Amino acid sequence: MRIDVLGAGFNSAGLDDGVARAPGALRRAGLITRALTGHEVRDLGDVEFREPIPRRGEVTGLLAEEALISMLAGVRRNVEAILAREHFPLLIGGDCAVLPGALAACRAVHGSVGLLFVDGHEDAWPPADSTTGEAADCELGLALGLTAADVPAELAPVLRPEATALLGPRDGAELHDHGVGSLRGSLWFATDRDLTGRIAASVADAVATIEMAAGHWWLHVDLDVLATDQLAAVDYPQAGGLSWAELTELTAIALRRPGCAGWSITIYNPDLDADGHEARRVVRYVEEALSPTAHGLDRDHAEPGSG
Ligand SMILES: [Mn+2]
Repeated sequence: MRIDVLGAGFNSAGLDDGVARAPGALRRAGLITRALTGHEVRDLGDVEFREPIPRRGEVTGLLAEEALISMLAGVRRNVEAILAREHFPLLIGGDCAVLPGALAACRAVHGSVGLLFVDGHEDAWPPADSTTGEAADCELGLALGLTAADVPAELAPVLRPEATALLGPRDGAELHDHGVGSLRGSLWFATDRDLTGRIAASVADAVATIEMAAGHWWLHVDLDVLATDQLAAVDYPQAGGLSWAELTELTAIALRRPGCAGWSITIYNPDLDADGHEARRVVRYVEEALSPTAHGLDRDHAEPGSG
């Protein structure tokens, strides 16, 4: 598998620490040298963007608006170039705000795009209602065109609900308390509890649904889909969540589907991981998910990303 790694150390809070430092921390923990051995890998470095300012913008109502828009343009340009040379993009956030750039690139190159979205939150707050003002609470709603009318091109809708599946969200009660609508019922949807004990069948069903609407789709993994006792270095922990074994199985299955066009990993916060053990665990996850023998999956089944 020819993997091009791209960092996008963007923190939607408009800060240059926390998740913004994840690409560097994961490289230092062996992401390139260890996790990706056995694959043909190039590290493209990090996307550049304007200096983030922790203030809500006038156009989107989101924090660090100008930095956000310039970051999305950079992610899109770089991921488009990776896809155009038929390599597999591995995009390391930062937080989930990086996703719309990858989706736009995928749609530009492949003509349509679907999304397998794996996250502890639905990320579909209308920007004006978001209590944080962070794009990473809103990106899925924006990508689906559900939540904002007037947005810059970088945040324009790129996804259709029939080409989208949500796996692992567990913030339904919080959304309800704030009067924010859930995506449950409007697209393929399974909470962490729905997934327990039936990862393989759920992923197969989600991907089959996506592929009826889009031949190529993006795999997005927000690591806060994990339980806090599995990964504590995240900014918005919640009760419940998946185990590393469950997330690894889910990811390994998804990566072996020929329609999987790229992969993003977000939300690891190195500032909450003083000794780096959580970074090493994330690296092991990438290694295991890409391993040809991951969870007994048959290599003949399909080569990761061969499509
Ligand atoms: Mn998220």
